[in-house]
Formats: sequence, C-alpha cells, structure tokens
Amino acid sequence: MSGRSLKLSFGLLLFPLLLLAQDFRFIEYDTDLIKPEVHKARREKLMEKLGKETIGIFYSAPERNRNWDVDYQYRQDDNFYYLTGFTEPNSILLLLPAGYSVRSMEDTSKMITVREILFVQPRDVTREQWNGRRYGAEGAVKLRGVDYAMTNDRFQATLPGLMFRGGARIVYVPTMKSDLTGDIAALLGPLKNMMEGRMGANVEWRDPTSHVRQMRIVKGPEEIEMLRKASEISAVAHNQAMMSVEPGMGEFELGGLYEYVFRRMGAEYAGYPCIVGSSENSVVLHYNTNRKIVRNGELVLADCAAEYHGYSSDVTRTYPVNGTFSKAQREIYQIVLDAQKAAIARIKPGVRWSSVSEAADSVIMDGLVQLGLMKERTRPEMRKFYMHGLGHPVGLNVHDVGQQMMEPGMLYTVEPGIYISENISGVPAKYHDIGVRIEDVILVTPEGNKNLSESSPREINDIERMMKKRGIGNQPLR
Ligand SMILES: [Mn+2]
Repeated sequence: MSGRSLKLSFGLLLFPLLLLAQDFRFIEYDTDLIKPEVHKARREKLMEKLGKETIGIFYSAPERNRNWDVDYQYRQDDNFYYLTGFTEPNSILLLLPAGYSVRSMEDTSKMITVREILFVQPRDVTREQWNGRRYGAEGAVKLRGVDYAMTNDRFQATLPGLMFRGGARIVYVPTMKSDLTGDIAALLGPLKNMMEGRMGANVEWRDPTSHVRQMRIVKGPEEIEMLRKASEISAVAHNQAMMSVEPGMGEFELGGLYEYVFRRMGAEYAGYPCIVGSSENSVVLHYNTNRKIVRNGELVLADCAAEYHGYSSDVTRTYPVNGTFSKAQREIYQIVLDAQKAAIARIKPGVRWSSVSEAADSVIMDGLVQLGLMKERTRPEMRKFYMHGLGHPVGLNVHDVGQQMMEPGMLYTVEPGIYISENISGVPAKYHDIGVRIEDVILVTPEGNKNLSESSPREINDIERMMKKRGIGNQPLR
C-alpha cells in the first residue's frame, strides 16, 4: 500500500469519528423536553390523515427584526414545533407518506427509503461562534429523532425531484403570508413560485394547517405535564407578587418579579407580555406598558403566566396594593369570584363551552343589578362592564385551538372580569377604576375538572392572609 492511499484511507476512517465529535449534544440542556418519539408519532398520525399520494411541507417561523442588529427573541411556529420539537429557524419539514429514496447518512454508498426529511441550518463554525450552536443534520436525526435530515441549502435542489418523480397528487403547504420574510422566505421562494402556478400545474395545493390544529385540540399526557408546570410556576409567581407588593412600587417592578420567578423556576419566558395594571390601568384589558407607580388604596390586576418548553399558561390575580380590600373593591371582587366558581363547576366532558360561559354571565348580571350598577338585567348592559369572552383553550399558544364540546385532555382558562372605567355613566365614584379579573387554567378530566393554578389563592380572606407575609421582592437592592 502506497503512502498516499494509506493517508486517504486514514482520512476516510476519521470522517465518521469527526462527525461523532461534533458538539450538537450541547444544544439540549433540558432533560424534560417532550421525547422525540412523541413528535414522531404525531408526524405518523398526520401522514395517515394526509394519505399516500401526498407530500406535506411545514416550515419554521421567520426571525423578526426588532431594531437594526437586534432581533426579537426567536419563537418557533406552533405547528412546526408540534410536529418536530425543533426550535431552530430556517428549517423545513417534508412529510413523504409514500416514501422517498435518499442516500444513507451513515453509508453514502447505500440508498434508503425515508418518509420524512428535516432541512436544517448547516453547521458553520463562524456563525456558531457568533450566534450559538446548531443541531446540523446529524444533531437533528440523533436528538430530534427524524428519519433523515439535510442542510437547508439542499432544499431547492431536492424539491423538483420530489414534485415530479415522487408521484404526489396533492401537496400540502401552509399558506405563505406576507409577514413570512427573511432567510426562510428566500428558502421557500422556488416553492412559492410553483404554488403560484409557474410550475407543477398537475398537482393540487392544499393548506394542512387545519389538520394539525385538529390534532392539537386534545392534549396528550406529556403536554398536560408541561401546562401543569407552566401553571404551577405562574401560581408561585402570583403568590410572590402578592407578598411583595407595597405602595411606591412600579407596575414594571412587579412585572419583573413575575419574570424572575418564571425563570428562577426553569421556564424560558412569559407566554405573553406581563399585564400589571393598577387603578385606572386595571380596567384596560391588555394594558402592558406597566409604567405607573402603585399607590395605597389601589387594586392591582396582574395577568402574567409562564411558558414552559413551548406551552403557555394564563393566570390572573387581582389584589389590593396595601394588603386589604376596601368595601367597594370587595363587593366587585366577590361577584367575579362567584362567577368564576359557577363557571368552573360546570366544566366536565360532554358540556358545551357556551353553557359554562352562561353560568358566569348569570352571576355577574345578578351581582351588578344587586349593587345597582346595572339598571336592567341584560347582556348588552353587562357588556359595558364585562366586555370579553369567559376564556379560551391554552396550549402551544396562549390562545390555543379548541372546540365548543369539552373532552378530557382539553384545557381552558376561566377568566370572568368586571372593569369599571369612569366612562361608564351612572356608576357611583367609589367604584371608579376598579378592575377585577380572576383567571385559572382548568383541565377537563374524565370525572370533571382540575384547576392547575389553584395553589395561588383567590378567596378574599386567603389573599389578605397571604399578603401579610413577605415575598422575595421586599428585599432592598441597595
Ligand atoms: Mn386569558
């Protein structure tokens, strides 16, 4: 054997070893992520629905610029994440129910048949030095359990073969909206051209989104576990905020306390921007500038919840800045709490959401009539004080997909509210700027329901008792 060929075979031997030595394993530090087998089963189930003569294409959410060199925190597309558990941008999933022949990743002399290909960002020493480690194709297969992965620069070359030799009759691709921009939009450009009729006229194009959304309605045990953690973390944060709040604090300061507890307990971030509104801001439904200082005698409405491994909880508590509800605050608060309890009591499998909502409406109308705030007991009158729906499903999105009829494994928020802005005519001044919302995450169980955020108190006495304790936010910084 000549020296030259010895060197060559040494090089070939080293090649797989170098692949193994790549550090993609340092991407997933969390030990309680949903297992790749679960995502695999979801993809299999979806392929079953789509049928043999189809191709399914899903793509990651675009990266979004905040200002100049700074992007917004990246968040994967809900449906893409549901199917892959993959968090990197610029990724494309191909589902090939009939199978497709590719070169084996381990032995490139062999052809194998795969039913899914994940296109991912290539490994890149320089880019990774600046922006963080990447899975690469090997990491995607080893850690995320896809049949096969390629770098995304090969998507455009692979696509025509798939379209014209794969024999698919129907191609499922989510509609490309105008806000799909940046690198992912460029990668999908040729596909978009095909869809717009310049090529591939012999296939039918359909949007697969409704199929995936349907699958997401009833949560599996591993999803319920994520939502249980997100809700428990949110409840702990509410308790810490109640124990820490005092006159002179900023709404922003309370908001920061929530976020600190979320992260301290392992959540990545809040599922939506924290809403912390006191007094005149408590009556604004999605207030989130949080710049006011909270004052003695005011109520704080805090709608803040954690997102844990992609699943967002949604919890609201309303509490007095000085630790004791005033008489007027107490009157309004008790109506909202009674409405919430009446609604939750109706939640069980086989019940329609509209019936749960009616239970809350009824209590709120009775209460407001009794206080003399409503002249007639009608829904249009009530809507001046309570202008939103009773709740919504939660999941990968804080306002998740759902349906009217309740089944075990579905989760809803129950969040009645009363908001008395000074613009409502005929209301005594003592009720002005009282905004109350109470929101919990309720899991539908085979027997009835379970409140996943119940470890944060809702009864007036329990809140006042908790607020006598000191929280972690009472420590002076300097
Ligand atoms: Mn909500």
